[in-house]
Amino acid sequence: MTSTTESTDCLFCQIVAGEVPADVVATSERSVAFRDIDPKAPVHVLVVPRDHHGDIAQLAAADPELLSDVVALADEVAGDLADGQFRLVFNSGPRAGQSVFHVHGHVLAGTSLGWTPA
Ligand code: IU
Repeated sequence: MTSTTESTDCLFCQIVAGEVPADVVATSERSVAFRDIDPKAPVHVLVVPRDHHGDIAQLAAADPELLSDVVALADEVAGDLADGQFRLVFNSGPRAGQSVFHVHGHVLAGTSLGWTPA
């Protein structure tokens, strides 16, 4: 599925709908930010659009303003929970590490981050 308002079998759609519990740290009208259950940094928050889009390229093509909203909420979270500096990662495709196919930005912050991923 590329784009719709909600997908009933999508975990992140269920979190957005409040049907599955999550540690929500911030919201906007169009996006939700919640803590990753398996954090890889002192601050590790996922920012997801409320609407269902599969990955970042699909979101950018379908609704660039919504992608901008996701980035703005990521910036807000990094300012609220860390010092405002953050890495924002969108895994796109299984070989890139994507395991949940509702686009989400990983906000990583709260420490000096190493580089590179491989
Ligand atoms: P990925 O980029 O698709 O691999 O990221 C999915 C993330 O969702 C991953 O970091 C998981 O730890 C996280 N996650 C979660 O926060 N809550 C869940 O119930 C599940 C996965 I399943």
